[in-house]
Amino acid sequence: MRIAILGGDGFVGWPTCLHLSAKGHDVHIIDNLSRRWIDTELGVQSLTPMDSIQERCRIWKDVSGESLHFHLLDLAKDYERLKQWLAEYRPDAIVHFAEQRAAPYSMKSDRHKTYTVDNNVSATHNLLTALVETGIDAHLVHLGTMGVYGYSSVGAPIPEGYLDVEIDTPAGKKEQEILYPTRPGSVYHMTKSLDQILFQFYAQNDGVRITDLHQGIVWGTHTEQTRRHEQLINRFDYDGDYGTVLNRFLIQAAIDYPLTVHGTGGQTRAFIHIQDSVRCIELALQDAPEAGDRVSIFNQMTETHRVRDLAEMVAGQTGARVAYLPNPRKEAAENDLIVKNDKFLALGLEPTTLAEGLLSEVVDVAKKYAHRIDRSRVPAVSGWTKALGQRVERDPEGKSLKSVS
Ligand code: USQ
Repeated sequence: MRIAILGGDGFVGWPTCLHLSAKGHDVHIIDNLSRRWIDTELGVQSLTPMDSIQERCRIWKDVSGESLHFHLLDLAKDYERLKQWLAEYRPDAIVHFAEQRAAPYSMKSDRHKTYTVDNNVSATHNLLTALVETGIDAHLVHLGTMGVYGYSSVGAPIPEGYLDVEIDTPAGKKEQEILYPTRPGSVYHMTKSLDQILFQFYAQNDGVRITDLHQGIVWGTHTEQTRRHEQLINRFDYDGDYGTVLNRFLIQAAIDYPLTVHGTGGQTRAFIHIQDSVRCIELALQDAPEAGDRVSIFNQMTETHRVRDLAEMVAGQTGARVAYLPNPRKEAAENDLIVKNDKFLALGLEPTTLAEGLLSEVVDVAKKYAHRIDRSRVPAVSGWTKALGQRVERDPEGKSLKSVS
């Protein structure tokens, strides 16, 4: 297949490009390199040294013999060029990662909120309307998030996108299938909830074939292909805005920084290893809906864990200390979470679990590149409200953390 990977320079996008190219697909990367620009804005860098996208593609060609084609294009801002690109290249499938993906970044200030909404919603809508306008019947696979559901399972498992409800009407009880109600917990998660409505409309009105993947928190760094050459290494975010919880705990353990648990650590979240993430995208591409079908929704996760249990597990394995900090986010202090992931299991996904020795691989990568870490950028300081942000004092040396450990 000819596959366009929008956002193919990012944390899940890049290993997906390599994975699909290794499977023999003709992969085209479309990216505006915004993630690299945001690193510059924030004054942080990936823990791992990342080459330019062009250099990464050159190395992949040397290593595998396969070509990756890079196209610099901003989906949100350059609608006409997007349309021209689609008309010229006519992809069979499109994987859409091209959105600002960090909840703390989206909550930093009003500017970051508006950027996240403008960028994410415009990118998705531009893509949908360009597909309709060019008449290209490509299967669109979108990276959504478990966060659209909120994180409460109300005692019942979260289904894969849809919920059957019974409504009382004057003519008696009627059954209806609805999108599972959204309850986003950040402006970023809200944009993915808005995406769902856009997808529902374009599938129903124009027969666009869409799969929406509600992904959990990705952990790990290497995939089979990124291990093949030092310059194919994936990016790795450790900072308080872009680093995600388990990877952060692992790098914190590697540099002897107290593990930064927010609040009581009673938050339960869904997780998936990066190798499974790229495999799921491959499986989803093979399971395209027909024109006229409703949006196909998968829960892309393999296990759930409570944040404090993860911290204690990492501490147990590495000897790290755990710090219970004021939570900069507005979120439930404690929650249970049960999630269905039957669809990927039925397609053949064999989950990689935390128990499989891959935690130490991340710690080893972090130790190797520890000299690139700016400790002052480890604390998460973006508050969901101004008052919450002020509770979390910026501490470049991490000294205040010692008093709460
Ligand atoms: N947390 C800590 N300590 C930290 C960092 C986070 O206790 O140092 C807590 C947070 O307060 C939160 C939980 O860990 O309760 C998860 O935070 P996170 O930063 O790992 O994940 P999140 O902000 O939800 O976002 C990440 C990705 C996003 C994706 C989402 C999937 O950045 O792109 O959509 O995970 S999910 O969480 O399932 O919605």
